[in-house]
Amino acid sequence: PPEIIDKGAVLLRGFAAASELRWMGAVQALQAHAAFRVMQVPGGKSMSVAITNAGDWGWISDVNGYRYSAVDPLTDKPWPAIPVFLHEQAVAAAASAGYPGFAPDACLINRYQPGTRMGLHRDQDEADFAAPIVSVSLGLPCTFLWGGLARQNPVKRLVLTHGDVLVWGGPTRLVFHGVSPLKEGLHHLLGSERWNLTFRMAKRAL
Ligand code: MD5
Ligand code: FE
Repeated sequence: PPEIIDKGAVLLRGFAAASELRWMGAVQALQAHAAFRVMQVPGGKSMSVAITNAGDWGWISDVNGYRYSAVDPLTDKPWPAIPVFLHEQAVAAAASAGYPGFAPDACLINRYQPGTRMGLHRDQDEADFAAPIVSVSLGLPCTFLWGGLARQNPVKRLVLTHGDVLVWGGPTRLVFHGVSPLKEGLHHLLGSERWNLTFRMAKRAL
């Protein structure tokens, strides 16, 4: 049964597990067109996770800031399309969490290795905050941190494991969240990595 994590946030445990090989194969295939890379952030430091994108828009970061770009800065070519099966699954996950009409035009893919993390932040580069974000976890488990609408609010911890899908929207769409440093481990399919895919409506309205 779906778990309610917060207002508007629904956890579908194991939603992607039944088709894990299709999810992983699709991400593997995307890498030939748009490789995982570590991006710089404003201030000049580097992110710890490596990222890539699929879709009409890809989220990028450099010393000038964060934004969605139609082209991959590594190749100056459009990002690969979101694979049809993944798009369908993301739309189905959103619908079952109470968000009909989800039409993602962006898929950001994060690759975590042991020790890498994501600091507390809000996802606020999208055009329409009425649209949810669908987050799919594959490989090693992580401790996901979710706070409140203000950075100083207390943070709760939630373990996300292989196949879990989190749909996050509504009144908590702009909460601060992050990921604790990935612990060492061996997943039977992904080895020492965690992949996270987030489907977003970057430029489109719900
Ligand atoms: C991750 N990624 O596990 C997390 C999971 C990111 C990011 O935070 O920005 O790439 S995404 C957590 C999440 C899911 C659904 C909605 C929201 C956050 N949100 O609206 O804040 O690599
Ligand atoms: Fe985020």
